[in-house]
Parts: sequence; structure tokens; C-alpha cells
Amino acid sequence: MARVAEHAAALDVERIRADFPILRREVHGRPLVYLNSAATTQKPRQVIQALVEFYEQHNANAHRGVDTLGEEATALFEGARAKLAAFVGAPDPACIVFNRGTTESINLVAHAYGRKVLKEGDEVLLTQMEHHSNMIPWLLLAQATGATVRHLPIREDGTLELDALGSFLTHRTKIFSVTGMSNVLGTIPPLRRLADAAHAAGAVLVVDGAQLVPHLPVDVVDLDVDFLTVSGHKMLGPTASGGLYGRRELLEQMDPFMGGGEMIREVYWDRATWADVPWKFEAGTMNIAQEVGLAAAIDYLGALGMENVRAHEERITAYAMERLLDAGARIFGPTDPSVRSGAISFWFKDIHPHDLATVLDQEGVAIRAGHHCAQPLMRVLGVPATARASFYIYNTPDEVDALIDALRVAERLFRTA
Ligand code: 7TS
Repeated sequence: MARVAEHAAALDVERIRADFPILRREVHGRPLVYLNSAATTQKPRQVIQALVEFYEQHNANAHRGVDTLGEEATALFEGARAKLAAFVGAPDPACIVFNRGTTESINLVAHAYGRKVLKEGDEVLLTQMEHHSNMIPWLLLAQATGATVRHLPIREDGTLELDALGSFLTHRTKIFSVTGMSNVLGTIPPLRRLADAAHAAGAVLVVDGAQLVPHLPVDVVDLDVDFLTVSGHKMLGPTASGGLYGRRELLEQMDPFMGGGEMIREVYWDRATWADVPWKFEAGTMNIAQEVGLAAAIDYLGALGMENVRAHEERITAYAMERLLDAGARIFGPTDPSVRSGAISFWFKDIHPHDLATVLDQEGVAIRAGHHCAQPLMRVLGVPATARASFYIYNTPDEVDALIDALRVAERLFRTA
């Protein structure tokens, strides 16, 4: 069995697993093997308990009352903001805008920054490995402004074609928006280098952090990024938690995104002025409980140490890739586990990924199959879909073995079909 198990990972995975009630359930009579954390992670009882405690003890609207509950809810919500700021190295909690996550954050930047700065002839640079949520907001922006969207190619090995950066990133580029970690290929681009190149060209760098922030230590000051998105549900937090880090001077220059209660300072019949950042971007009743739950998730990850999270994932990724290749799978993306994430896309024995995922589910193994919200990337790879296994802090080498056993079942089934 597991060669990596011998080097007992930096994380005490059995203890971690005991914190996740859902990992005790069965699927089709088999123990659940959850290998779809790139879609959303499971939640530890500490996060679930934070939600219960919020609703049982402190529930009120934030920033709306001077009553005790109102003040407690506000303090918890703003405390969560400070926690997320510290987690990504933001110099000030005011740099953190809360919202539902990456999709909403990129739409926010496209509307509130993009519409302000882009004119006809300007360019937005993306890459060929972006998720639709880092494509469609820019397409809509291009339609509205007459700007053009371009895509930095990827190489055969799933890394960015950095040699072409100079011809794609020009004085016309105003925004460069790139994933910090591909949800399909696992690729981790050199963000500091991209930030330096963007700034030299006079552009801002937006990083889609949906996959990055949950898996690696991140420091927005060291990386010198201008915007970074966070999807709380992919890092143990509740759905619809997370938000956007933005460089403060940029957030201050930007127009509001949505209008409504609490994002204003003064309102008249015919005009209004805006609240300070970050509240200028937080119209209406917010996802208060979710962000309080995210604070508990950040405490949980902080106690493990993000370096240890990364080390665990690198080990399990190395083991999974080795076993998948031995079993005859074709893996997409970089082959070196030290430069990629634990989201592993593959083809196995020409079995359609959807069929494969259905058979695996019968064996209790949850993976994702499909285009992973990256249809143009699938065309570059020359496949309609891939199967994808993705790993997190609670996954074990035994679960990799269960994946391989389930793939063998699928192979037998389709050989005789
Ligand atoms: N960007 C990347 C790189 C992602 O992986 C995802 C979600 C998003 C953006 C969107 O994030 P959201 O939190 O706003 O939904 N990715 C996936 C996935 O790979 N499978 O299911 C969701």
C-alpha cells in the first residue's frame, strides 16, 4: 500500500477526519470517498457549530442596530473580515469586500473597475486555462466597452506560454486576469512574475483565487497582486462566503457595484454619495452567518498551518498521480507534483468521464466529470470532458487506493459491455 503513508504526513489526517461528520456516511453501502473538493470542500464541525451558534445566540442584521444582538452580529462579521484580511496578508481589513465568492468578485471588478477604465481598443488579457467565471464577466465588459479579450496560450505540459507574454501583454492591456491555480490542470502560474509584467505594462493583475487560497499560503503584498478573489466554500467555509481583496487605492477610486441599503453615505431624491470602502461594495443584507462560519474555517486552517496543508496535498498528489499513471490513465497538466495542485484531470481507458463518474459513485467514490466550466480549455486539450479527482486535508492514501480499485471495476464493466 501507500508509499507516502510511511512519511507520516505533516497533518494528522485521522484526527482531521474525525472533525468532518459527513465523512462518516456511506454512499451505495460503501464508505464515502470524497474526491471532489475542487468543486466544494466538506465542512468540519467547528464551522457547522459556528453557524449554529451564530443563529442560536447572536443572530441580527449587521450595521443596523445598537441593540446587544446587533452589536454582537456586527462585531462577528467585522471580526471575520479582519481574519480573512490576515489570512491573505492584506494590510488592512478595509481591503476585503465580502460577497458570495469568486464569481461575484470578478463581476464586481469587471463592473466597478473595468467599466471605469476601459475604452474601445483597450485589451483584457486572460489565459487559455480560465474558469468561465473568469471569462464571461470580461466578455460582457468587452461587449459593453468595445474592448477586446485576449488569451495567453498554454504549453503542451499545461503551463503558461510565458515566452509569449511580451506579445500579449502590451500598452493596450489594462487588465490581466489569471487563475492562481487551474481547476482543470492544477497549474500554479508564477504570480509575482505576472504581477511585475502586468505593472510594467501599466495593467492591473486580477487573480482568481478560487483554487489557490484554500491550498497554499498566500500573501497579497509579497505577490503584489491588485485584486484576489476568495471562494470560502472551497476552503471549509459555508457556501456563499468569501469575497474580494483589492488594493485600497483602487477600491477607493472604483464606482459601486450594486446599489441599495448600507452602501451609501447620504441619499437625496436625485443623487447619493457612497459609504467608505469596503461597505461601498456591500449593498443590502449581507451573508453574515456565512462569513462568521468562514472565520471558523480560517481558524481551522490556521491551526493546521497552510505550509502543512500544502505539504500534505503535494504528497497525496504525488501518490495519486503515480497510481493513476500505473493504472494506465492519461493525466492532463504538469506532471511534477511540486508545481501543481491536487486537482487531477484524467482520461481512463477511453471510458467517457460521465460513465466513469457514475460507476465510481456506485463504489462510493465521488469525482467530478465534465468540462469543469472551462469549455474553451477542453477544446485546446482536444477532449469534450475529463474525469477529475481532487484532494484536500482530509484525504488519505487509502482513498487513492479506493479510487484505483473503483477504476478497475469500471474497466472490467466496460471491457465486457
Ligand atoms: N475559478 C476557479 C478556478 C474555480 O475553480 C471556480 C469553481 C470558480 C472560479 C468559481 O467559483 P465560485 O466559488 O464563484 O463558484 N470551480 C468549480 C470546479 O472546478 N468544480 O465545481 C466548481
